[in-house]
Amino acid sequence: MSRALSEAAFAHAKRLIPGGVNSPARAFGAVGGDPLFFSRGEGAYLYDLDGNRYLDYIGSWGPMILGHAHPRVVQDLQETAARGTSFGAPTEAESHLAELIIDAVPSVEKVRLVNSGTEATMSAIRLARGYTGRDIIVKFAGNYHGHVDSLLVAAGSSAATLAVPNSPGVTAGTAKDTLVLAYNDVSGLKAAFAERPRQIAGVIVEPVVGNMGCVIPSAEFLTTLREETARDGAVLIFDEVMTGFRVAYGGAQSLYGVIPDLTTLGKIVGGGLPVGAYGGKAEIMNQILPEGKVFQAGTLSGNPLATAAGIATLETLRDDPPYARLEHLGAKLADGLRRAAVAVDVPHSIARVGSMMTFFFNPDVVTDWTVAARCDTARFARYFWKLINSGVYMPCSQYEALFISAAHTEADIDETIAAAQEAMLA
Ligand code: KE4
Repeated sequence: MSRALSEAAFAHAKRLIPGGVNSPARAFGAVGGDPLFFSRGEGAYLYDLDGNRYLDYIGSWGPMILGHAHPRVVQDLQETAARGTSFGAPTEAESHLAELIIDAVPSVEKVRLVNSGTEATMSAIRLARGYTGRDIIVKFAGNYHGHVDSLLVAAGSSAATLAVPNSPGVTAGTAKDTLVLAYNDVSGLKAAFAERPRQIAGVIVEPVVGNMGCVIPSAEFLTTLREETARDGAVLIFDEVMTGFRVAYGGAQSLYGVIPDLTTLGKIVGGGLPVGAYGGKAEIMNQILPEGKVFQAGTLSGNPLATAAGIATLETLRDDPPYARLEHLGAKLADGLRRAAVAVDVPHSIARVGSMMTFFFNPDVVTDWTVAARCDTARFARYFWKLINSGVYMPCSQYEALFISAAHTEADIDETIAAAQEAMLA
């Protein structure tokens, strides 16, 4: 399988763009080697510059739940583009997409469209601080919420879990108002509130984690998040950028029946175009300028092209829900990978919610970052490249979730399981 054209393209890109990529997740840093450059996608497949075809389990890191180049999405984009792509003025399409989100996501009474998941989370934590007049934001180790300065932090050395910057350019002053706790740690969460009564502005959490690999919350953890924030007057923010419209049409909150105060969205709501959103209780959202005083703005927020892709995607998901089929295909893949691993005696665990899942090279069930950090990432890298050479494109990190699209078939899943069993022995 030649990848010469991808290699040449990467060498050229590195002379122009830091690391040759516009997002580090694509650089193959966790698996080694050069990233593939793609020329097109169709359905469940991607095609690289050298003409190799891959069964795609990244789906652009989540957005492509319908598969690549879905006919309805492409047609609506073509028609919209011909009428102009952005006006910097209100359009009815923005209200249409807002209505679809409000009708789907239980916590959302009002919503603001932005251009990425990062903008959504950055705005939501600013809103939580503006609404409560408090400074402290709680996040969880292993949860990723985009490149927001105050969330690019790691658990500090102090027992009080005060955060420290984990990127150059993030100041100690920015990090000091962030607390980092352990995911699924109910007692630690209760202690944080007990030690800081009425000082925490908000808690932001991935209600199903995708960013340390797929990690599932305990029921007690989710209910304690809701109870502690409600009792203390802190804002509970579900970061559903990945899980929104993925694990269910109404997101993880509709699956688990725990309703946050604010929800952040991205990925699927844009159908592959740059759309993020944050929404929630009208009482809180009305604090946003120009109705309230909390500032947030964006030149291309809600632009016609992006909203067209989002509307086409959400209406397709609403009118012809793929979730039962995605659940079937997800269960089939997880079961097949499990049986393959057992057959070749590979220590592993699997976490899955619907069509998002992770096969961990770790015999323990991954409940938080401490456990996740014990994965055999070198073995994952060998597994990844063996699958690439079999035409199967898995997320290029042990700490990402794979995604099945509505375009995947039973035969695709069978092919993947067969290739994976061989790849586990690499
Ligand atoms: P974006 O700014 O990348 O649109 O969204 C940030 C974000 C926020 N919240 C969650 C739960 C997320 O998963 C993300 C982004 N996810 C990563 C992949 N795990 C995007 C891939 C990338 O950074 O290139």
